[in-house]
Amino acid sequence: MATEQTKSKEQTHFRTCTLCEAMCGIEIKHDGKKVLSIKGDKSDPFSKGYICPKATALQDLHEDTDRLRYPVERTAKGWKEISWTEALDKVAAGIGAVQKQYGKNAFGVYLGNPNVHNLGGMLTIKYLLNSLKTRSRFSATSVDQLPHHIVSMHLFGHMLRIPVPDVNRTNYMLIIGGNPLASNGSIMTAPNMRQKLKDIKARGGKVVVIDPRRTETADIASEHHFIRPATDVLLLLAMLNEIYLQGYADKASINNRAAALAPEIERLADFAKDYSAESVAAITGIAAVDIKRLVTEFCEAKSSVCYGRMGISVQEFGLLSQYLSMVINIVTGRLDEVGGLMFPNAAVDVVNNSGPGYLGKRHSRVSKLPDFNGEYPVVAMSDEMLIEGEGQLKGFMTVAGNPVLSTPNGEKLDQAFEQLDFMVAIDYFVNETSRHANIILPPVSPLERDHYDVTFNNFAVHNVAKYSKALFRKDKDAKHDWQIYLELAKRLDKKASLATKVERLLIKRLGPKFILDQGLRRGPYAGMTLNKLKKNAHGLDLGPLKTMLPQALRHKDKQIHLNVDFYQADLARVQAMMQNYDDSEILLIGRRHVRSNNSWLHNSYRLVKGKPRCTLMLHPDTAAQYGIEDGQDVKVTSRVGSVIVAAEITDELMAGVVSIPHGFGHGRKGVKQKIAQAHAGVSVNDLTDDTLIDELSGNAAVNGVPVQLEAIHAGTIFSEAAESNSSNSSSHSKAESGSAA
Ligand SMILES: Nc1nc2c(c(=O)[nH]1)N[C@H]1C(S)=C(S)[C@@H](COP(=O)(O)OP(=O)(O)OC[C@H]3O[C@@H](n4cnc5c(=O)[nH]c(N)nc54)[C@H](O)[C@@H]3O)O[C@H]1N2
Ligand SMILES: Nc1nc2c(c(=O)[nH]1)N[C@H]1C(S)=C(S)[C@@H](COP(=O)(O)OP(=O)(O)OC[C@H]3O[C@@H](n4cnc5c(=O)[nH]c(N)nc54)[C@H](O)[C@@H]3O)O[C@H]1N2
Ligand code: SF4
Ligand SMILES: [Mo]
Repeated sequence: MATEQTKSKEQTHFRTCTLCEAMCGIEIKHDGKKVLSIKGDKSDPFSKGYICPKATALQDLHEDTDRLRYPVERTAKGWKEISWTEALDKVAAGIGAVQKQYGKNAFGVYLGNPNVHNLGGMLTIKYLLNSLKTRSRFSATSVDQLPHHIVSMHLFGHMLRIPVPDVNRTNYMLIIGGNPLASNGSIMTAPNMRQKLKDIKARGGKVVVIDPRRTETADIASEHHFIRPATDVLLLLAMLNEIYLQGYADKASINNRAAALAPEIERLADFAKDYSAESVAAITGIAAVDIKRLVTEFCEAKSSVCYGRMGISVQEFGLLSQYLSMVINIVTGRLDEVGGLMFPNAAVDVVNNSGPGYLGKRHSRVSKLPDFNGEYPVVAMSDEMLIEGEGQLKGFMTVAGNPVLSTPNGEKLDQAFEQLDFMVAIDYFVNETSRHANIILPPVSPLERDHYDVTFNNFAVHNVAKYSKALFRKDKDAKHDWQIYLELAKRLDKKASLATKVERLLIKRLGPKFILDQGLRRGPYAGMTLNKLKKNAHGLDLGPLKTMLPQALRHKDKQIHLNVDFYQADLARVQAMMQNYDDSEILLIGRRHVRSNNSWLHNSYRLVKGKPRCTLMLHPDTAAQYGIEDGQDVKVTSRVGSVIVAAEITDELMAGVVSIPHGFGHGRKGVKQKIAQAHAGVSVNDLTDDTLIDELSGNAAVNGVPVQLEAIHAGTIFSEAAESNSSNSSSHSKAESGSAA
């Protein structure tokens, strides 16, 4: 037994940060009970000591007194702590009652982003989903990377076979709609992008950023071009056309891997023939000569890669834009080439552990949007609750998600949750979403669980593997997410087959690390086991990305399937957009800050302190047009609602474009996150529109939302606030007007 003295001795623990996709190695000094410091782990072969300011929030989250330690139930007198047994029984009963009365599909479930950062969550969520037996499933995927999955499913035969930029070796990186200096990279797990981009330039290469905002990334790039939001599809079409006009597509046939792959490749020559650089210049805002030069430089570079992220995925032409970005890499021979777009080779290959994906097997009841891999688009969610009829959602579960702040038309969803018969949230906090729950089931903190990154090793720009044990032992009666899932599955699905019951029991006993070990043993690296990882606390270096074609393809014929017909059909929508384009519209986009993480790290004081970040950024010319002064309150109105937010005038933004970060709006009544509430801000998703979507995929379009601006003058603030109390708005007065939980 450790004495009090040895217990308080400083110890060092190494692990992987789970807050974003970058998988940084961290070194935590602690005394067995408390975290003393969190620093970058210099011996981590992947991140080499790099961390961002958010890493320290792991301590804040662990110690946060607002974080729930026990299940809570909403009562007339407020939230009441209840035992796990009572909570789990009541949740199972609540779900059972809804499903008995209205049918299995009347109970819906939404999976949020942190689930994919959670070892146990990733490996066991299927048991919960199977036991719910509902088709009414949603997730954050459809306000995010859905287009990437569909493109990969079509082209490479599996939704998770997604290639990533070989940033460590490329000589030319074209970044369209990504801001890795704030986000630390996405679908490109790559710690310290600042250094990586500087290295590209240092080796004589170039970094080009296309973004309606001159971002932190654009600031250190070789070149930046503003683009009108949601017109990237035109730029990409013109680039594809130019690649053929300038004769560079021939390179693809020299590249034996790409040439052998796709008989359909010939058809791409004509795909974009109607889109000259000249024809798209005015709408996109990028001059024809620049488009042509970008193409020449991209194709002439020793190596190059075109990378598009949130900015081109989560907008009206998300899927076609991602397709074109992929196709540009393919026809220029950059796919599966060093310094191009390459397939990682993770120790646990998610592709071997899941189905390939499918699109449009079913359609949502109200908005008739296609499902993807069994999930309906999030934009369909609130209508499914609000519109009466057979199959209407009457009960709901959120798992590690905060869709009231993170999905379009959050105010409508807020009202929809309020009307449910029964709701449960698996979450740390009473927040904007979970305040509607009847019961909240809180899992342990990230420092109390083991971790291996099942998800993001599959998107890493260098192959690595690392296992971190829990730093602190969890409380005896606390539960991991996976334990909550299994407990619920046991109660909900009493009639499961014997095999399923045995499987669930086995995992309950041995934990998800048992599944992980099997995954490692079945993976591509001989001799890889959990024990081997345990012996290497800093992680294992498995080498740079290597060529993976054709074996990485999941199509039986080992060819890339370009699915030209499917994508070509969407050009009709592009034509319509071009013909009706209104360049006088003010368009809203989002933004990320390195000290935020979607909606849920604003309760860490060190991360939110300082200048308020939830501002309306706009160009001086746009401000002048509307008589807006710096710092002045502005009423921003979209089809679905309005918010009042302070202006931040800056030439970082393209004229005619405004930006509000997402994840704020903590002023809603009933939220229990004191620090976040004191830095409430407004929710940009009270402006984003659940009818503004990428029709081809069903993905939300949170970028490029048309809005109107109105300067609020001192004398009008009071009446504006009063008006917003009765309208569908989320001004500063929201705390008073929000619905009670
Ligand atoms: N306008 C606009 N909207 C956007 C975006 C945008 O750029 N602009 N970005 C979109 C993107 S990319 C995403 S991924 C989504 C995110 O959407 P969501 O995943 O729905 O939202 P988050 O804000 O990440 O909320 C995560 C929730 O999980 C809880 N949580 C954190 N860790 C754990 C855990 O380990 N277990 C459990 N059970 N709960 C946990 C937190 O308390 C929080 O309530 O938002 C999307 N919405
Ligand atoms: N600090 C921090 N890090 C995070 C997160 C966070 O909230 N905070 N969230 C994590 C998550 S869930 C994700 S998915 C990733 C996202 O990672 P990124 O995609 O890198 O994140 P964003 O900062 O949203 O970058 C989108 C960029 O697209 C631009 N943009 C907007 N509209 C358009 C358009 O129409 N065209 C073009 N070309 N550009 C456009 C925006 O100005 C912005 O610079 O970040 C992850 N990392
Ligand atoms: S970049 Fe991401 S993984 Fe790295 S320390 Fe920051 S939040 Fe953690
Ligand atoms: Mo995301």
